[in-house]
This record gives sequence, structure tokens and C-alpha cells, in this order.
Amino acid sequence: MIPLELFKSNDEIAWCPGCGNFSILDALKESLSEMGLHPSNVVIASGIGQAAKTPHYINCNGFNGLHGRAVPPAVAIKMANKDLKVIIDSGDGDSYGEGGNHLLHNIRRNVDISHFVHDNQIYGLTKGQGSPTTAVGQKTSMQLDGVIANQFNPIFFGVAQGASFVARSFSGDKEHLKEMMKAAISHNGYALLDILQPCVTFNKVNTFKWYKERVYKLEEGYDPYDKEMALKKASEWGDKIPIGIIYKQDRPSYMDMLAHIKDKPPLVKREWSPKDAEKYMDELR
Ligand SMILES: Cc1ncc(C[n+]2csc(CCOP(=O)(O)OP(=O)(O)O)c2C)c(N)n1
Ligand SMILES: [Mg+2]
Repeated sequence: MIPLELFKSNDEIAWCPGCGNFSILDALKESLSEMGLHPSNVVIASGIGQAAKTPHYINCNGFNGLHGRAVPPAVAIKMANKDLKVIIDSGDGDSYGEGGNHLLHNIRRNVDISHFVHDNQIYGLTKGQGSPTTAVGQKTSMQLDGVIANQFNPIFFGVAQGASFVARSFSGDKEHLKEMMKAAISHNGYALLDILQPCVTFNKVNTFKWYKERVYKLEEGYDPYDKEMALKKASEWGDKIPIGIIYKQDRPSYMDMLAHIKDKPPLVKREWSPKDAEKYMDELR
């Protein structure tokens, strides 16, 4: 156990009162503290958005990068120092919209990082345009006659693509959220955790009440290794929305497969010198 106070940041929080981000931030700090992970061994990476401000609001290593580009620095950090726990904490727009391409390829690679998506089904920071997870027909500040593009289902996508860990939780159930965060952080490989979160200012449809009335925990005995069942569960959305670990698969992580990284000390801890490159340079001269 690491004292919770160590994760306290002095930055002023710029989220709206009542935002689901607050309990996600608390759950994150508590999970890290209870897992005994010291702030110096943790990195939180994000893109741009309200959710993506998280690295400023927690005292540990952080990287607040470009919109849709949370995955590349997170992967690079993990490649350079595989001893670090690398967590992406970003929004639905950042992760599934602008960052969709990176998401797809990280699922394929299975780099050992957790990806926590604050899914408020809206572009919050830029004042309420529809995001990939906004429902068809929903009126927004931008789509005045309603969204016409199909709604993206991140859970179904993750399972179908063979992500090694796919889960969903809800910011209104902090204990469940912590359980999912801890499972994702402990997982060896890429862990996608979609977190349903109300945006009290720009999404008047998917409110705290809307989620509360619909989410239910997976039945006792549910087997996340059963892909067919997982695809079925992943398709559920509407009156009933399942939360929990929907899909799991044991396969080696990217780091476990790279010859120059597996079974070796992290790259940052190895001796090196620019002279090491000379023999390769000679070949080109
Ligand atoms: C390349 C690029 N496109 C668009 C933007 C504008 N932009 C910044 S944040 C954002 C949406 C963020 O939405 P989301 O990731 O869902 O986070 P939220 O604010 O809802 O937490 C957009 C469109 C940008 N900064 N860079
Ligand atoms: Mg959002």
C-alpha cells in the first residue's frame, strides 16, 4: 500500500461540478495506492480533451500529448522502460475518433499498457459535438438535426479484433471501477477499459440516471474466455448494458515477443554509446 496523499496534485481541477471524471480520478489514485504502485513507477499518458487533463491532476509521471495520439507515446515509453506501469487515460473522442487507428494497431500488437477511456459519448472539451459513441439521432451542439453516422461499439470492436482484455465499467460505481482498473493494470498485454461517464454540461441524454438504470454486472459464472459469448454480451446496448470483464485472452505481450527486449533489462538501463552505431554506419559509408 502506498499512501494515497502521494498521488495528490496541486493543479487546480477545471472539470464541471458533478462530472464523472472526478470519481474516475479518485478510483485511479486509490487503485494505484492499493496496488502498492509508487508514483515514480507509473506513467499516465493522454491526448487532448477534458478526460485527457488527467495527467495534470495526479502526481506521477505523465505525458499530455496531441489529440488522438495518446497511444504512440505510451507505447514508446513502455518500449524504453518496460519496468514502468503505463496507463492511457483519455476520452472517447480522443481514443475512438482521432485515435482510432492507433487503437486498432495496439490491439494487434498487444503492448502491455492499460487504456482507460472516459466515455461520456460526446466531445466535451470542444463543447458538445457528437463523438463516435454518440447515439444515432441524438441532437448535439453541432448535429442540430441529430447524429447520422453509426454509433461505434468499442467493446464489440475490441472483442472482434482479439484484444487480450476488454472491460466496461461505470463512473457511478467506484468499487466496480476500481476492481476493473486493478484487473486491467495487472493484465499482461493491452487492456481496454471503457468507462461510462456522464458529461453534465454537454450530454443531456446519457445522464447519471440514464446509466444507473441500465448498467448491470455480468452474471456469476460468466466466462470471459468464451469469445462467442463475449461477442453476444458486447452487442448488448440500450435498455441493458453489461459491465465487467467481457473478454480475456492469454497471449504474449509485444514486449514478450521482441528479441531485443524480452528477458533483458529495460532499454533505459542498458549501457550504450554512440560508438555502438559505428559498425552499422561503416556499412553505409
Ligand atoms: C487534430 C485535432 N483535431 C481536433 C481537435 C479539437 N479537439 C480537442 S479535444 C476534442 C474532443 C475531445 O473529446 P473527448 O476525447 O471525448 O474528451 P472529453 O473532452 O469529452 O473528455 C477535439 C475535437 C484538436 N485539438 N486536434
Ligand atoms: Mg468525450
